[in-house]
Amino acid sequence: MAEEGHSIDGLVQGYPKKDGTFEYGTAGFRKDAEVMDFIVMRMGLLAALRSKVCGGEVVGLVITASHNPVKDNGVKLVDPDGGMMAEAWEEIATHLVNVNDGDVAGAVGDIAKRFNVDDAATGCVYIGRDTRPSSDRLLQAAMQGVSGIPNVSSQDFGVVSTPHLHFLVRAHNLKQSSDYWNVIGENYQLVAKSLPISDGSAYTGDVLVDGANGVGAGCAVQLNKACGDYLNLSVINDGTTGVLNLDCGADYVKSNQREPPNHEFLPNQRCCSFDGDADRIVYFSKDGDNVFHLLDGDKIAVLIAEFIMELLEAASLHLNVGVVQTAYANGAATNVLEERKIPIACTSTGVKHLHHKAKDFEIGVYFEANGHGTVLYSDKATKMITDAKAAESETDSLGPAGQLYHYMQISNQAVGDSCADLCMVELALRKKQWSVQDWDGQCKFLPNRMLKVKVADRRVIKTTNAERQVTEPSDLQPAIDSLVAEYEQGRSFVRPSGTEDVVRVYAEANTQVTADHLAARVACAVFDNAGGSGQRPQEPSPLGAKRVKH
Ligand code: G16
Repeated sequence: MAEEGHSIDGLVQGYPKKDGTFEYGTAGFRKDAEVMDFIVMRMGLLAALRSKVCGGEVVGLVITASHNPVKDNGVKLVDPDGGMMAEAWEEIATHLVNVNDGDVAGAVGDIAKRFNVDDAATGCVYIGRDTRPSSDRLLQAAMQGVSGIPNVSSQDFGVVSTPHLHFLVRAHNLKQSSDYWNVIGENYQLVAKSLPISDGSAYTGDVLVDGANGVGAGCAVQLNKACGDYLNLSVINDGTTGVLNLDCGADYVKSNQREPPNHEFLPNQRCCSFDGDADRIVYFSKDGDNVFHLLDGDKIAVLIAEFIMELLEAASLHLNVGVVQTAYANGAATNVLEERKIPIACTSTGVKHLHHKAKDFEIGVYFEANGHGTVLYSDKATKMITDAKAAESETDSLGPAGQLYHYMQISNQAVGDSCADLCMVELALRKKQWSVQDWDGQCKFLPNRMLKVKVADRRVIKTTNAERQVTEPSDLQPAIDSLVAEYEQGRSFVRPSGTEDVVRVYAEANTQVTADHLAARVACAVFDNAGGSGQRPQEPSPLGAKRVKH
């Protein structure tokens, strides 16, 4: 690899390493944008190598920090199947980013040798980016990185949502249509046409979309066009004035359990929020008493799983449908799925884990509570649904197998996708002719609270059992257990974030007051037992009579 070594050394000079240790986390590398240039350049090198190792198939590189503040940026790689980069390569990525400048060429040579990469082998990297001001600059770094590996080209797709880029990679390698909007829109219209709305129906196609002041706002406009008269999306937080993810977007709405403050919402209006790179969606509404209602990934998963199961039954198709959740899933959502005899699996946070697990089912519906998810159809399910559709008699309106077939085409089977997920939710509501209140009323969730705690080094926290228990520091889990025991229907867990420099705390209990109380006390326990830094979270005053003693 002597020849590339020269050019790599030149590239490294242009992108010198910044101080610090960097880790390929839940969704790639994420940091303040000012430190990202050398990381993105090195990820360009790695993406190019990965493409060669995968026999020249296209791989993807996305420049985004998704829900993080606008000052941050990030990079993650997409494998040829459109999913997240294989986990085994995360360590390789972490190593390549952390070696000193003088050792980058050697590290690249080592990877090439380890995977028998031939100089003559070809490859291609698709690159997409979000709307952050730093993303343009980082695009140059990515393209430069790719150019450091001979015979690999890069193709810039401009500002696109993360799931759109994943879709393009998958579609290219599978030789399927890469017309993203047409695939979603055409299939949406076909299913919607077969689900007519009766007079007096509680369902209408009107939805207000919070675009998080990011790429999702433009996506919602495109989606509205693609779905014709069957959907009527209006967009707020479209980026023309507001700041990306600031007081808006799916992460804000889910974490704060409130609507974006800059807009007056009509009573009972059906609204949804995308996140900064449009791979998550949560729904919400304010009722006539101005009370906020959140319909998050848990509720979306139940709705979609039941819709699919009803169509399977109507089409006399026997396929197992399962739902994959994480520890963040509301206890009540898990109970509902159990009551309805829908198999459940639980994994660690990160769509890569859920995606992998969902493949254990013939149809796997996976959603994180934060709204990140999709539906995967196994080869067996795809074939059975396709055959059943072909056997249905041709009429103007699709039968259940036909509806399911076109519903399946909408799902982004590479990764969570705000636009595809919106369509899947809307079709399920349309079939039921439900308003957002009807949907919300199906299941009452346990009140919950999420908090963030700053510690000196979040990596001191180690977890097990799909992140539901802490193993290190050893005093922390006993402290959490004894707090949880004081609350009716109490549950709490903590884990280091893979995208922000914080420890996340989740708590649920029978009332909002007790859930907040438990979360605040667990946050203090984290601070005390895991090397808290800065201001200690405020210890809440005792709840007195409301506290349930065991
Ligand atoms: C990413 C991951 C999600 C994860 C989220 C938060 O989402 O893709 O699977 O739930 O980060 O992760 P953590 O709690 O580890 O910070 P996004 O939408 O920010 O790319």
